[in-house]
Amino acid sequence: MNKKIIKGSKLISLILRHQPEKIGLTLDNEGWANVEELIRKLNKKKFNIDPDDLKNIVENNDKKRFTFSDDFTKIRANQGHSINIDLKLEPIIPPEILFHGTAEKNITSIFKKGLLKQNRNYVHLSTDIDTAKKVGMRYGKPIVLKISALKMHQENYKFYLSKNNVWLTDFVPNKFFED
Ligand code: HQG
Repeated sequence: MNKKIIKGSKLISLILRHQPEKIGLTLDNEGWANVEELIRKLNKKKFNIDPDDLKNIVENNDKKRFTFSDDFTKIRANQGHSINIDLKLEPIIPPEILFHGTAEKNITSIFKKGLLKQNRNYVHLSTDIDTAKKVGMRYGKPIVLKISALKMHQENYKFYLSKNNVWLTDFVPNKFFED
């Protein structure tokens, strides 16, 4: 991936997950932006991008963070939002174990209060340790927590799977952390 694509991907993540108003864009209730409007407004802010660049970003994004609607007129982020939108995900049964990567500095608070969604709409979990470790590394020395997801499900906690295979839940109480 070239620099422009990486830069574009980061900018579009920011816009579609957190700050559409940064370029004067509005998303619908399910987080969709109009493709033509997104391109036009990015160009207006001097980020020159054409439909092929956008397709390139969506297809080559390392975590498949974005999806086009079937007719390519709309685009949205698959997860990670902090703005109030509804992805319309259906609850599904999680695997027995899921992982969450965090930084060491958060651990005392996490053990006390459980995993909170903080600024985002969900707590984000993964099926593999490596992904969790990389997520944790963004904030400092990584620590990976092992979560009894199936037990949580049996106690009526809901889980969702985003289109790009990130597991989502509202809250993980500390009693579901495994050794
Ligand atoms: C921590 C990336 C103290 C939590 C990743 C995390 C992910 C607490 C931070 C997605 C806490 C929030 C989300 C508590 C949770 N006390 N700290 N009680 N409860 N935390 O960035 O999970 O690459 O909002 O451990 O792949 O790090 O951008 O969440 O460290 O899927 O596509 O509070 O972002 O996706 O940080 O990352 P974040 P996250 P992308």
